[in-house]
Amino acid sequence: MASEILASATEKVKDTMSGQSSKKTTDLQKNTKDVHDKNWRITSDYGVKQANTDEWLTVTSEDKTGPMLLEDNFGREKIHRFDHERIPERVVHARGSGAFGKFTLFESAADVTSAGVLTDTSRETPVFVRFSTVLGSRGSADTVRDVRGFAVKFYTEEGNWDIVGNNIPVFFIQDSMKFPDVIHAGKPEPNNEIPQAQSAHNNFWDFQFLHSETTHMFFWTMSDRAIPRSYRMMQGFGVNTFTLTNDKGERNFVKFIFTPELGVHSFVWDEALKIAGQNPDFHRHDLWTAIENGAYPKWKFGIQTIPESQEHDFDFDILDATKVWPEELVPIRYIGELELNRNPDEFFTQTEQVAFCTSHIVPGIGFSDDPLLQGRNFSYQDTQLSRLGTNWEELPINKPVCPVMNHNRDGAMRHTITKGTVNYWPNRFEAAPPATAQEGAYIEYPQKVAGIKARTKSPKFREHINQAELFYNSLSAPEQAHLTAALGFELDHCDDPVVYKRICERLSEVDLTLAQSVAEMVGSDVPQASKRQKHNKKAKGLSQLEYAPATPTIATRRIAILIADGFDSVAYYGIKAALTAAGALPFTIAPRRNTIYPVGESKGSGKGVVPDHHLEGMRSTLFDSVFVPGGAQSIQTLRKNGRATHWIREAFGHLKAIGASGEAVQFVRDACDLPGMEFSTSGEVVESYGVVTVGQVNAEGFKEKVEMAKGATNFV
Ligand code: HDE
Repeated sequence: MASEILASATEKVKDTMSGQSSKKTTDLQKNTKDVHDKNWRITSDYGVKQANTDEWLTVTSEDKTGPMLLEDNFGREKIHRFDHERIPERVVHARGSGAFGKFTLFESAADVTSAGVLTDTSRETPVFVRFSTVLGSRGSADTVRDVRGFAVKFYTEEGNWDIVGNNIPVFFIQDSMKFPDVIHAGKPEPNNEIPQAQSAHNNFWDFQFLHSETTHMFFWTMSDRAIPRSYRMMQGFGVNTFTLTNDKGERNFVKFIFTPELGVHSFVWDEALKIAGQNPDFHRHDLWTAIENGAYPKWKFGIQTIPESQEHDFDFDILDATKVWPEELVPIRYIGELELNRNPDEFFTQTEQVAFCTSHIVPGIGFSDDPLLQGRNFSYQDTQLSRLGTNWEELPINKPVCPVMNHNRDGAMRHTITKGTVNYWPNRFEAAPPATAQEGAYIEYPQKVAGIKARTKSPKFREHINQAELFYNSLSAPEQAHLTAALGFELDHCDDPVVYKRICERLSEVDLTLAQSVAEMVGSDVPQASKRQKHNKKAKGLSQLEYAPATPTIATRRIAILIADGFDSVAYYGIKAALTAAGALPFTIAPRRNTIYPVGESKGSGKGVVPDHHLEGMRSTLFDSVFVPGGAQSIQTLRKNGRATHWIREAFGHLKAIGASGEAVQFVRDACDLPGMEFSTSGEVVESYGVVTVGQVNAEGFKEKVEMAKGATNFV
């Protein structure tokens, strides 16, 4: 199965316009060449056909290889181009994956904004989305504990609009000036460049303590949100407060939210750790394969708005990026849908060269005085210059789909050729004048500003713990347990007692039981109750359990079917058909990858199954669920195979739905080694401890249980 997917993926890659097309993908065609076109011959970069690109021009005689000639401009060009292939990786969010798609609107937001992209329900706006981790370098693993970037470039008819968001709705710091510090503290330590892509080290936690404003965010990064099962199964948040202005000139503050159709799901930590080694590209591969298979990921797009007149009606500052706007106070209004439906043709020129800027906004959308956003507006533009150079906005992936004209000129790597005798405004020809409001010009909102120039913020920015408590209180018991364990893991990796002791003190300001459990685990002094008065409140929308899809689905989930010679073929084919029909991806796993024969068949019968993987080649961690069909001989073989038992036990430990039929029921029972567990012996479906058993083949029953387990989270 996996090989089939890869084969079909390769086929599709050959077709450079695979997936859905859009105005942007058509635009990109002008710059796209297909290497598989049979007419191509290798040329130099200046277009001369080359006969030999394998051997440098040398002075040779019959029996002697002589010196290489500097004259070989083909040789020099090839090496020179290779030497300069790398550009600086992003200073943060270096590791990422992108995809094309579309944004559609099912409800106009004309009451709050004049932006075409948010009011015209007949439009289909092309998008490019890049997901990323934050701390790791380009080659780091996908499944580390970290915030995920969720950056969306909307190629609107009025120019590019970028939402450069994360999968967590708040941020560590309130002021952009602290960004270099928080990132330096989280990145590998400066003396030895250890650890890679981890927040589990002294400096990160030292910084967290010294800035109590980080408390809310680190509660999120210690929660399951920081180990998502898939990019397709996480929310996206603009985090910063932006503004919307409508045709009447009224202004609203706004936050942007994307909620995935598939629900919000996470790994358990042990799984994430193992996958980081077993398949460091897990998320990248997951997104790629889903799109290649036509299972296009979708998100609902929502806005939370607050009229300008109500800016100060909250007990937190609505411009503070360390705070959420609780849904009870500011409901989310879902108005659109984001769909990803086409993989990039080339990683470097698209996913690597795409450049997002929070400052990219279109008429009807504006900034707020959020001090984190204001700094970001400078930083992104600036970083693209050092990463890509001047004229980076002319790179194919970054070019808007609407016309671009102005009197900016020249600079390294300028592509556009602008004809005409003037390059300034005003000019005697009135060539390329500014636009009027009627022509769609961006008109700044006439905001009243007054105050004292000082390096400070309003008093509400000084309260840091209330929402950390709100978040923690709102989590389900398993989510809280995971968060406690995550803190235990992280602080165990800090060897400076000052660091972990102080963090345990900080935790007691949020929740004493949590602080005490973590302190015991990590060998800290056990904190006493803090002086802070707890509010004991909860809020909607913070626990990820609330995002189970309305109709549970196993579409695109990876299900392993474990067999050995003598397996029950009725059960095997039954479950495989049911899973495929439901859009899941069944993979056959066996002790070897050569043909496996069912009961009554042997070599030569032609009735065997060629497994996708053998037991040592793949581990249970790489699948969402496991099914074991019966068959006495097959089960006997699997029982004798320590790895097979480990597969079941590990899947059970990771709280995955496990299905078994016939003789496999007892095998699963023994592998899980839970004496109190109930198992099915006849045809009924029995679920106990998250393990599903059917005494005889009942593919529908298994499918339903997998749907249930995966429809919620994998820690039910
Ligand atoms: Fe970023 N951030 N950031 N950030 N950020 C970058 O820009 C920065 C922040 C986010 O897939 C950089 O092009 C500052 C919050 C994403 O290409 C850089 C501050 C949020 C991406 C930068 C923040 C983000 C970046 C590095 C504090 C969530 C990846 C490369 C004021 C809303 C975009 C680049 C991609 C990337 C600066 C804080 C999200 C250096 C100064 C808050 C998703 O410009």
